[in-house]
Amino acid sequence: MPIISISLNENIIQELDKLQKFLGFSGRSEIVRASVRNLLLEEKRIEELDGILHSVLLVIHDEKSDQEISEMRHDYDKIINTHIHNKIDKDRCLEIFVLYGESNDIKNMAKKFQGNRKMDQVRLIVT
Ligand code: NI
Repeated sequence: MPIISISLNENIIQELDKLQKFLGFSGRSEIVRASVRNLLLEEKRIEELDGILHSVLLVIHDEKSDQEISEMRHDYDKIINTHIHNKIDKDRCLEIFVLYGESNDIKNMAKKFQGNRKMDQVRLIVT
């Protein structure tokens, strides 16, 4: 198996080690592999969506990105039925977008948020 090096911040390493113990993985490589597999499955699941859909996009981000989020959001106004923006702690916000529309538009919106490094968490829930 090829070996690659990755850089992670202290926080993520601590969380990863905790999760590794909790789930009983034998080492960091094993848990990173499992995480990548999950991400690939998730990506595949989103890729296969088709037709007109109801869905919810959850985004957690640094408060400093509020302006950027609001600019990104306007590209998808036609599929956003409801938007809730909530401050969840000292410097983070939770956004909930209730979406209805073409699966391609929903996928594009999810990808755009997932691909932005300033997002802490992005999750697409499809009904
Ligand atoms: Ni905010």
